[in-house]
Amino acid sequence: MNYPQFPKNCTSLLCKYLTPEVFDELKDKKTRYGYTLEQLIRSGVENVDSGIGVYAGDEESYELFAPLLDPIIREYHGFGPDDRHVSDMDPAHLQIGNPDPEGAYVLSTRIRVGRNLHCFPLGPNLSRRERLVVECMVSDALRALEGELAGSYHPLEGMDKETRERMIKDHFLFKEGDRFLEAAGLNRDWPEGRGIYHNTDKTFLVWVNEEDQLRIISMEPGADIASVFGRLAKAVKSLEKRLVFAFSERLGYITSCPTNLGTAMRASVHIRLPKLGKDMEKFKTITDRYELQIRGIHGEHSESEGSVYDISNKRRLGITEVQAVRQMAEGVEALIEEEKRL
Ligand code: ADP
Ligand code: DAR
Repeated sequence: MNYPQFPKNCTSLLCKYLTPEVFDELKDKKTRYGYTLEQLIRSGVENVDSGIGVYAGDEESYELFAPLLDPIIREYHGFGPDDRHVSDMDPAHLQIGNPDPEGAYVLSTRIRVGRNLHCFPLGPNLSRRERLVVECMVSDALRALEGELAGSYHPLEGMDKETRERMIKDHFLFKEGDRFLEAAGLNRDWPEGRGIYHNTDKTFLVWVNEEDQLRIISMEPGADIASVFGRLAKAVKSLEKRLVFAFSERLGYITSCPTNLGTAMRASVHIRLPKLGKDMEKFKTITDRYELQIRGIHGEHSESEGSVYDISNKRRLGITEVQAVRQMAEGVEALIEEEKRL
């Protein structure tokens, strides 16, 4: 493997931190599950407009390739090699109100966490057989859920196009992986081994074998953030009785993309802010103050529509789940106050 040639205008953290010295140190290394530097950086080499540009292939990647991944993690999360992640998913610690009880601004709230099974490679390094074993183990654990979490698992294979497209449009189901995930090897054998679990009301859903092996999702119309978080915490606790998730004392929950490490949580609202939407400088001043990210309404790399924005926590590592949700709720409150003032 030769040192990759990045264009001068490349701004990914991969180009910034893959120095020739780091490259020489790592280029011949391989994890016990066979993952190499070439695989780790392929997405960012093929997509020079990446923000990050790397995807891990197993838990060991974060230790073996630390000379490249630690500086990336430090810059993206503000988290150094001596820092330790702390997790707190206890809803009793949240203590927040509903930022929009009249439902005048917030259309819906969604909180998701990524999880991967301990002792398995991560998605970019899963074999076809391993992916089917993960799907079998996870869907069995999901079928044991009771009460409001009870539901059914729907493999993507055999799902008719109309159902799939409607669930994507209704914000429940994932799209096929974009070019970044494609280059990382996350779309291999698509759609085999992928699927979605959901309860009757679609307030609890689990994506199986998308970017991570599980995306555990709680969502509902309105801004009762505490209710959404309480359902998610209950579901994760139930699943942990049957599945062992990849977790590191240093980095928290292990995910294929380093941006999701730690809590692996994205807590978001879809919120209509027509006035603030006309003053993006003021909008971004508030989202920056609360470390919030603005996405479009159909997820990453999409646009907002009808002055509706997806607002979520930016930080995932070095902050607890309770702190991340509270920070998002406080930011949403500030956005609503400013919209009212305008
Ligand atoms: P993720 O958050 O799972 O990493 P995306 O940002 O791609 O992935 O969003 C996945 C789907 O979830 C998209 O269809 C998006 O519209 C939907 N979504 C995200 N936040 C909300 C929300 N607060 N209410 C309704 N749908 C949401
Ligand atoms: N395109 C990749 C994605 C980084 C964060 N988003 C994820 N993991 N879905 C990039 O390097 O920009």
